[in-house]
Amino acid sequence: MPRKLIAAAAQMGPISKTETRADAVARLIEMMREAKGRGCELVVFTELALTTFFPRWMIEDEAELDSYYEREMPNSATMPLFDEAKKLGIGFYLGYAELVVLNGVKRRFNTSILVNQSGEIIGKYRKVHLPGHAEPQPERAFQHLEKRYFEPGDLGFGVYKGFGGNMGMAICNDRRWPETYRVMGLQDVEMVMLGYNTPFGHVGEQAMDSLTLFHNHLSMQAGAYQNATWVVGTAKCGNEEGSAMGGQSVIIAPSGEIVAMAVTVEDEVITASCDLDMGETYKQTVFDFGGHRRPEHYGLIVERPEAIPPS
Ligand code: CDV
Repeated sequence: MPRKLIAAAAQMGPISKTETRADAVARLIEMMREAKGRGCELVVFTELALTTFFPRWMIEDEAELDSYYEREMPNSATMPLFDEAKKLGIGFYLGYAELVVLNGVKRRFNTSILVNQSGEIIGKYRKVHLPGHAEPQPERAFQHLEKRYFEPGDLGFGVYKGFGGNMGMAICNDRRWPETYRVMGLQDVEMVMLGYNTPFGHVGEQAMDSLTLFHNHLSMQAGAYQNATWVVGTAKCGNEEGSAMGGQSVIIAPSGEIVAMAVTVEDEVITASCDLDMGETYKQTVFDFGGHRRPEHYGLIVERPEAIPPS
């Protein structure tokens, strides 16, 4: 009996600065209902799905900055999403900015949670790879101040039992790093869920920037194939406050093939029936980690500077 999980990526078009949490949650609920109508048990929302992508601005007023973060989850604004999920019997991945106060010190994370079909949080992840910079760069039309507004996640890349399989999470820039998938691959992950906000022209080098959408898929397809896992990648996209962001949300099979892809840069639900056993063929052959991986021979990660001969 194959383990089939019908999953959705609920891509979001832009969220303007003036949109409230209630506005964003209403959009998420509408897509959740659509996903349920198509038989889905899981819907993957995007990174920072409740607000505009605020790291594009230098925000000096602390109260204003704080207004973009959630201090608890669920809270009064997101409770309707949890309630609807429970009512429909559908789980979800949700990205948001998290503010925790520990011993009087504010700590800020770019976070995602995994919620089961009963509306319970069964997994939490805090983004490890934070792109951009900590200080504003005057020459840029838009800042990317994730290094200023978040600290690197302290929860590691966990894998959670749920939805009949082994579920993992990542957030946006994490998808470009092979270790993101490999750490979860070593825990036998069967589906990696991730949301992203990827502005065009981020690097400022035309040759690289023109490949933004190619690199988006390249990294997720490679991660899926090399770790024999499904990947659901969900964009926030379109023109958000003048910043154009890439879409092309995807559901990728353990073969590395894209099985569903969004075609707009707006709110759009894509779905696929994912056989969670599909990766097994790869795990028993080409990617039999136990049989073929040789970490003890990789050498480079062993720090032995005295063993390197002087040049
Ligand atoms: N939100 C992100 O992490 N965005 C980065 C951009 C800035 C390169 C990304 O990797 O898509």
